[in-house]
Amino acid sequence: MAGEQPSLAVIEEEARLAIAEARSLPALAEVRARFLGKKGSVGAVLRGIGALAADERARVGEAANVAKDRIEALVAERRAALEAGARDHELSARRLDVSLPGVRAPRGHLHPITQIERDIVAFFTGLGFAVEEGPEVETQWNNFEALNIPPDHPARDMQATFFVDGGHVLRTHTSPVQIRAMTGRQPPFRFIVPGRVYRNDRSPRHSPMFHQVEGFMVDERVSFADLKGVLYAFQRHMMGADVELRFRASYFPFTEPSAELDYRCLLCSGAGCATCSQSGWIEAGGCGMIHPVVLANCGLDPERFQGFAFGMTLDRAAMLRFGVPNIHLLFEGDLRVLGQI
Ligand code: 2NL
Repeated sequence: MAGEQPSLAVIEEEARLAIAEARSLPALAEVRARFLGKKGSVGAVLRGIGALAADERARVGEAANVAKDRIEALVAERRAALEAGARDHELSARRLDVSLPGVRAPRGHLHPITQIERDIVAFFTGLGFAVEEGPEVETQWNNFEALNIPPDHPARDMQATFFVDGGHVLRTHTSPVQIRAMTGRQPPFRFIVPGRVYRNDRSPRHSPMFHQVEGFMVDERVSFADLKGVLYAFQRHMMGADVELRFRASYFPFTEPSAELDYRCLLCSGAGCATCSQSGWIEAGGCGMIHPVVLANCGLDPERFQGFAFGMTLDRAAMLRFGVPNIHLLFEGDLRVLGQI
């Protein structure tokens, strides 16, 4: 009877092939039963041991157990592979289609004032101006006195000032930053100064907080011609190369002579409309040669140094550029409004 049994080596080889060919977990279970189950081939060898000679029983029994362990290891290995394959299949069946259109994230943009401010600052840094910033709570010296605006000067009434504890003020213009920048510095220098300023004034066209950019340049032999050249180039950058410009004599306590720069109203081409108050011109900003008293207040010798300075308000420019009828719409943070700009 033992002679009819296939040898253990043959059984093991058959098992190896059958296990490798098992395509599913149930098929593998069936293969395992065929070789290792109660009625399996290895079991048959073990059951035949009784018919063997006593000296062969131990050897065959041991060889059968070794074969059994080896086949069991092959089954476990195959089972792991089939399970991994099943997981791969499941994952690939649930695969995401990355070519489907996505859910668009809402995309913001810079505030209109910030856009204009960056545009202006970029132009002047291109001319070699350095950006200077300063505090919004200022001393009265920096905001008024140093700028040739004495306590009884009518300009202090013109600028309705917010007073802060300890005799400080919310700066009414960015000029105090220029006082800080000029004091204790040796020319030549040129700065561009963007920032928020505050005046106690509220109407559809006035906000108590608004934005200015000022610029100035100091050296030996700086002239009004330099000022004119710089501001013409700047306005052509902002309004287009064809913009028509004019200087109009004006007054500021901190410049002498002083002027205002106007550009032709783009809406009516000068014929007169509501935007330009029927004048055909729109004010771009003020400018002039820095007053000798201001230079002296900053420790600079006005006999040796001259400078030009200019200032402009951004908020009106933003209203015109983006067609905003009421300045407060710019500062209420309403995305339904800002999103249209
Ligand atoms: C305007 C006019 C101006 C200045 C600002 C300035 C600063 C110093 C000295 C002299 Cl430290 N001038 N700044 C000069 C002329 C005009 O602003 O319409 N601003 C909105």
